[in-house]
Amino acid sequence: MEALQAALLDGNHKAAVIEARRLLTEGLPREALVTEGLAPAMRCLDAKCTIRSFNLLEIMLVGRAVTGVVHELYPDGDPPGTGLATLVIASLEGDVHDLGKNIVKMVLIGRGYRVIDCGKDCPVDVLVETAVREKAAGVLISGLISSIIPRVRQVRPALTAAGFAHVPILVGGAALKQCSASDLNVDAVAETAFDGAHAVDAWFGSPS
Ligand code: B12
Repeated sequence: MEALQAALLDGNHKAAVIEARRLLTEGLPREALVTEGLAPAMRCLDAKCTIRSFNLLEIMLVGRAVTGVVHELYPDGDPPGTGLATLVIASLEGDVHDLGKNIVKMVLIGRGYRVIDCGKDCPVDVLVETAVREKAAGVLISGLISSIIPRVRQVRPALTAAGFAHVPILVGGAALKQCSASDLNVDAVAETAFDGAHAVDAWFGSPS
């Protein structure tokens, strides 16, 4: 497991996938690779994100390696989760930034949540339809460019119109974390992926 974590943190995509395959061949369950391999690596990455001299290329390479391992573990799509709440996540239409979204997704999968990823450049309608179809307990939005703010404000009314007024909305990302939750018409704004995970835990209860 340490070799997997080291390969992830090195941003070594090929080595990380090889280590994941080796661990699976040795009989470790996929969920163990998520909670004991990916999640600790994500915690280290989060620590690096908070220091002033963080290296963006390094973060992008780690993100790519994590994505590669998740594809290896769950080639047919989104991981099933371990019985905790289902969450839907997206970067909204007009925003192609998805590195932060992918990190949040991995952190939450690592904590046992079922996370449905609507991808980047996602229309509000698609996000809401997915939340309804998947009976989501929460909706998560990543926003990196300021022009996305009006769309974020549309999500609550769209959820309400679909009969999902009760579902809390959590947002993060460089553009959104400069705003207040009330200004964005959401329930919470997270500074980092791990702040967001703590908010989700407070709402839905992680076993960790
Ligand atoms: C990498 C990058 C790109 C890449 C994106 C690659 C990708 N696949 O994501 C590329 C090159 C494609 C790109 C394109 C553009 N970019 Co750009 N980009 C960046 C850059 C340098 C880093 C963003 C990043 O990935 N950071 C690393 C990740 C890990 O950090 P993060 O997203 O903040 O996520 C962390 C937290 O915020 C949190 N988080 C994030 N989302 C969420 C969601 C939830 C629910 C939670 C709980 C937490 C959470 O978790 C993460 C880990 O803690 C930023 C500069 C910056 N300082 O942010 C500009 C930046 C975001 N880009 C910018 C711009 C303007 C653009 C372009 C319009 C450029 C252009 N003229 O074409 C286009 C956008 C096109 C579009 N329609 O979206 C501006 C936005 C300005 C603004 N306020 O509107 C920025 C701020 C640069 C700048 N200073 O001008 N970009």
